[in-house]
Amino acid sequence: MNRMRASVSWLFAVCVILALSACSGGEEVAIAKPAPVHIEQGDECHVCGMVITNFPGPKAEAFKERDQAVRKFCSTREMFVWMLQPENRDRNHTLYVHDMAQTEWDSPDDTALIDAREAFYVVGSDKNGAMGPTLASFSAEADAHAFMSQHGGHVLRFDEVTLEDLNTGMSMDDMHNMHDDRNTHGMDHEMQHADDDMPHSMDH
Ligand code: CU1
Repeated sequence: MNRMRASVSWLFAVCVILALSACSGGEEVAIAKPAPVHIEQGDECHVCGMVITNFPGPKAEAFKERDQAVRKFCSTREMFVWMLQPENRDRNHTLYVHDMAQTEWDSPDDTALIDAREAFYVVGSDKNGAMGPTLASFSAEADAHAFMSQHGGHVLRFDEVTLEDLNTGMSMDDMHNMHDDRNTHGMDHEMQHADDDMPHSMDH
């Protein structure tokens, strides 16, 4: 009995030490990040509910810090819509986007998923993603600049992207069509997917 209690408290001590060392230093200590997963046929976007693989352009995934459950996004734009919500902004969620230098715009391959926080983003280019204008993501700055010189826009780091950037290039027509698209799908996806981390109002 005592022995068991001793080993339980020993285990507890180890846990406390691990927890403390994970918190100390401010740096991300080596807590294993979940690896990216495949975006399967039929997977729906966490924000808009559309079937992700039906659309061109870079896609994204997020693993929440808290439960490590995966959220998948039809576009980098939608990932930022979610990520820039107050409840997600300062969290250490693990995020992935496609490196568009490694894969085709029209059907990005999941072997090209890279750390979204390290990526370079071209905002305001002439290439569209699932929801119209999107952010073209690249692991190398040179690739982002090459894309920009071909397709326009400007290059931002992850931390520089703001909600205003997400509406860059989005005309009132685009926004209108977006709503029409949703309505013709006959479902209110925001309600369908309602949970604690849903964007409250992505368009306003
Ligand atoms: Cu979406």
